[in-house]
Amino acid sequence: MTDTSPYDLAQQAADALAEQTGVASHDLALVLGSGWLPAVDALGEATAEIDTTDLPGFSAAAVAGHSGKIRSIRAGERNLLVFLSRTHYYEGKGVDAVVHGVRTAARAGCRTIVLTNGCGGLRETWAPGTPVLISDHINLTGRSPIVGATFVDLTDLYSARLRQLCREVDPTLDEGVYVQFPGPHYETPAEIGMVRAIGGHLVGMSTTLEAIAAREAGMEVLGISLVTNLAAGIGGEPLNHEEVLEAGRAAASRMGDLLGRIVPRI
Ligand code: 8IG
Repeated sequence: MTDTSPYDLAQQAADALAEQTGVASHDLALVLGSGWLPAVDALGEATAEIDTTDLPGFSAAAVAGHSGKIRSIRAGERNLLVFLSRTHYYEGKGVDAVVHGVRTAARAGCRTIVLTNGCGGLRETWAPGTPVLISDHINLTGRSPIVGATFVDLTDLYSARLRQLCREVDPTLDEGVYVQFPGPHYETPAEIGMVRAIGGHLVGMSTTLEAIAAREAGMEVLGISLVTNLAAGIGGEPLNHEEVLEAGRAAASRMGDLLGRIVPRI
């Protein structure tokens, strides 16, 4: 017997998804990170909602505030595939598990993916609850979802076209470079000093591996961070997850409004 490749497993998940949702093909995928979950209702009426664990290759959600569900939403003429949770690298399930949702979305037909996250911000002007467009990333996990001699170009990973479209919807949106740490601990102040030195503006524990897998699959990528806290050492306060969730709840209506206005234009 041969092992199933991660790409074949994603195809199996996409087939099961089509069967369980009754939606043969999806157009646009969204991954909702910390603080973004309450925004889901602004996207439209759910056609179906399924547990990720009912699809091949997914494991149970591990973080408070992330539910292990996938929602299929009919929005205008298009079918949205919304992941209400993600698998994080720090769960130790491996990189393939982290990007399985992205690969499944690609096999389900999605040509575009919106990756959202909650993160720490390095600019003091970014109060908790500020959305920031991801212009580029620095992947400090030291890992790639791609194995073997496939040299994928990441020059324009975060679509300039989609960022421009977001700024038309909300001209106050800033941009920044997102730096992914492995986690699950937050950074030390010295590490945040390093982030500043290497050109980072946002710090988190997700998104970069998923963006790479999305690019490998040929998808157009939009990344939006919700700054839920000032990065370690910048605000002087210790960081805690409850505070992060609270900033998300407080920002929910703005994020819902933002996504609800962006998605129809993508
Ligand atoms: I929400 O300050 C959230 N996620 N690494 N650092 C890292 N991840 C985060 C942070 C943060 N805030």
